[in-house]
Amino acid sequence: MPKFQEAWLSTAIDLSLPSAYVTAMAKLPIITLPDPILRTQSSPIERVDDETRRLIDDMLETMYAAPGVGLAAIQVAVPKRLLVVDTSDKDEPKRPIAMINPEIVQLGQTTRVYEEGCLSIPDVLVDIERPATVTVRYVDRDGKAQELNADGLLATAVQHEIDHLDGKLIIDFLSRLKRDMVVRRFKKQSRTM
Ligand code: GNR
Ligand code: NI
Repeated sequence: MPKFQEAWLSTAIDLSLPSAYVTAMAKLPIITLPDPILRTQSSPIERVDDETRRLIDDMLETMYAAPGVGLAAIQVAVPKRLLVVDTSDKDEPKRPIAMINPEIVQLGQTTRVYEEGCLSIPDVLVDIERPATVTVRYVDRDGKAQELNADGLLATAVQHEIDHLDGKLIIDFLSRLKRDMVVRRFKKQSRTM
């Protein structure tokens, strides 16, 4: 065997062993417009296993790196009903929430308008009127049923993320003319990249 090859083999990292050289989490690529994947209706998760928890950790890392306040699994090309959200300020401790199979069980009577952005539609902001409060039932990363009463940005973000699970995007709140203008711009951009 040639000398250099021997040297390589002796320093090669054994990926089957836990190692300080192998990072546990991974930042995933975020799908953007006009990718039709974003229009997928996501399917329920049937069991919360290590693969699910790995995906949650990867999605949290991806969301924090972006940075964003929420991320739905379909935005990283996984058509499962899973979202992560964290609306903590950057001078506060992190408050990561992962919701598996989230369901809105109650929407508040009063609404509020918030200027929403989306990591899948960079540089586009849309004023959206939604219920100001929401109650969500979901399964957490330990497979335990949970219910959360949300208001403020958390209520807005959770509704935005659940829309993603149904293939709905913030541009769907625009008039058809404005929506078509945004889609055309992203189609043109993707042609020249
Ligand atoms: O980072 C995000 N900010 C945001 C602002 C207002 C309302 C919703 C959001 S979610 C968004 C990240 C994202 O695209 N999640 O799907
Ligand atoms: Ni979004």
